[in-house]
Amino acid sequence: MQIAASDAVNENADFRQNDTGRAPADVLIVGPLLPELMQRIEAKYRVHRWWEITDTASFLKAHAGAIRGIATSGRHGATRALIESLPALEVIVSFGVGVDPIDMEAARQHDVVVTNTPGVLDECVADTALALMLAVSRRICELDRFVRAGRWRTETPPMGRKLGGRRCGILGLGNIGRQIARRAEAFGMDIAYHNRSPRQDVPSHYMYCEDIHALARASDVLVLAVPGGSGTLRVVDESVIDALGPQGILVNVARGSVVDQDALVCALREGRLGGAGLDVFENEPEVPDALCAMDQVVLAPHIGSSTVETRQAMADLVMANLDGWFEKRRPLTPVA
Ligand code: 8YV
Repeated sequence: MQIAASDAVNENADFRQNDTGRAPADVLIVGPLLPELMQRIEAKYRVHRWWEITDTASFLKAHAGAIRGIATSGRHGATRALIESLPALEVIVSFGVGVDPIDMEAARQHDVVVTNTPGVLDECVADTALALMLAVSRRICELDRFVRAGRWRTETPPMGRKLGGRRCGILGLGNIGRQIARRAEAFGMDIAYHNRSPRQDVPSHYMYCEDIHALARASDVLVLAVPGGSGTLRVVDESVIDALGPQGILVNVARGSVVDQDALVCALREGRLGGAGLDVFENEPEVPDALCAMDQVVLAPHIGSSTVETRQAMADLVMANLDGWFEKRRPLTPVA
C-alpha cells in the first residue's frame, strides 16, 4: 500500500497533554522506535513518520518548514541531506548513546541541538559483553546445539576455556568499558585497556596499553567498547586480529564499523583467531553466511542495551529531552 504524505501525520492525535497552551511542535520520526515511545511522542507532538512516506519531495514541500524536531535512534540516524531539508529544525533526540549515524557536523552548522541517552544503558551493554565472552569461551551455544542434536548420548562434549586468570583487554574505557572491566574482574580476569590517554580515575592495576596492537598482544579476550564513526573506522584490522592470535577471542558490542569484517571472517576461517562474540555487524541486519556457519562464533542481533528495564529508561530519557527542549529550551542530555 502506498502511503501519501498527509497519511503519515497523526492529524487526529489528542494533544490535550500539551499544557503549554501553544500548538504542538512538528516532530519527524526517522524510523520505527519502540511502539510505546512513539505513542508517547504522538500524544504530545504532531508526528510525521518519515519511513512511511513514499513521496518525500511533496512531503517536504508541504511540511519541511514546520518540522522543529527529529526523533531517531542509533540505527536510523539523521543524514546531512535530511537535516538540511528542514529549515526550522531545532533539535534531534536520539534513542541510544551512539550518535555515529547522525551527521553531527551538519547539526552543528545549522545550530541543531543533538541529544542521546547516556548513562542508562552502560550496565546492560556490559552484561551483553560478558554474556558473549562466556558463551564463546565456554562454548555455550555450540554445546546447546550438541545437546539438541542428541549427540550427548554418543559423544564427549568438547571442553571450553576458563576466563579466570586470563586478560580482558578493553578498547575504549568509557562508561560502558568500565562496567565491562568491573564484571570481567569479578570473573577473575586481569584488565588492560587502550584509550587516547591513560585514565586517572580507574584502579591503578588496570594495565594501560599505548596502542591497539599492544592491547591485542596483551589480551586473551579483546572487547570493543569505542564509539563508531570515522575516528574508529576499521581500526581492528588484520594486523590487530593477528596480534590477538589463535587462542584469542574478539567481542564487539561497539559498532560493526570498528572491525574489518572480511579480515575477521578470514582469520576465523584460517584459525588465526580463536573465536568471536559479535553483537554488531558492518551492514546490519545482514550477517555473512560464513559467520553463521562457524561454531566458534556467537552472534547476537544488536541487543546490547535491549532489556525491558533499560529500553524503558532510554525511552524516558528521549521524552525528557524532547519535552525539555520544547518546554524549557533545556534538553537533559545534549551531546557535547
Ligand atoms: C541501541 C545502541 O540498540 O546506544 C546505542 O548506541 O547501539 C543501542 O543501544 C540503538 O540505538 C537502537 O537503535
